Amino acid sequence: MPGKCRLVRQGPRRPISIGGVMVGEQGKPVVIAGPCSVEDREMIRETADYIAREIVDGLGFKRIILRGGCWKPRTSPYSFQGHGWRAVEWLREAGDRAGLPVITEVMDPRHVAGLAGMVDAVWVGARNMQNTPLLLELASGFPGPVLLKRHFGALIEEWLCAAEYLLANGKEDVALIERGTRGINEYARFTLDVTVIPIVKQEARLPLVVDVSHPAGKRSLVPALARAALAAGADGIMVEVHPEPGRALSDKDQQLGLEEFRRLLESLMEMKLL
Ligand SMILES: [Mn+2]
Repeated sequence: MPGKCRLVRQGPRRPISIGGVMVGEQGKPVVIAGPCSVEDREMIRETADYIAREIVDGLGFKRIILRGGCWKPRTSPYSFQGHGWRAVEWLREAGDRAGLPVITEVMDPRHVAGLAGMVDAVWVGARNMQNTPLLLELASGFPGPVLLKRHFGALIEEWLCAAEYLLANGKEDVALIERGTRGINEYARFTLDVTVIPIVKQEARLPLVVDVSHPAGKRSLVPALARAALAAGADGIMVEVHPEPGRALSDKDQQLGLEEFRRLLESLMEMKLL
């Protein structure tokens, strides 16, 4: 496949800093964890405090970033759509209390300026991978790193070219997120493309994080996908965790409970994958 985009390939590898946590440093994978959606002030606070106490202090794992969706791109318009700006404030407050950098999804170019002072980084969701007005607004109006998820139907080159929109317009700090493609495995929600991990390492100089929750769709599959992603060389994993997964307002079948998440990280550390 001839490479149409050059900036994603040219130059040295460039780790990005998300609030001081470096993503893309050789042999130092990160974990981006938190609920699918920031449902209220308490639950994000509980998640952040747990991570600070049990993961950062308890396990001594410090390369961790708090995630939470504030606007939710749901399949149905009748599903929970997120709490918007209020959720951004709860996320920031929870991260500050716990000493964790925070990241959320940006869906709307009109939100970019407001998010600039509120979060350490943003990700662009799979559905917006080729939303060029959003990418251009992020390139000019968001000071922090931008992580770009692969659309579930996108070719690798289409994904890299979407990242090229950011690079070509002056955004230096860019990373990629693999999150599964539409496949024929009806037992999982998507098909985690493990093959893409070494390919992206060969083809692009950008850090690559793997979202192991959305391809799984169910929490019993998450640990194996996390091991696979890290063993294949991902620069980090993104995992959905929730204080009470069974009561989650979105993606309740795939979110790990907090204790379950701690056990997963402990086992990944024992296996030297983290
Ligand atoms: Mn989700």
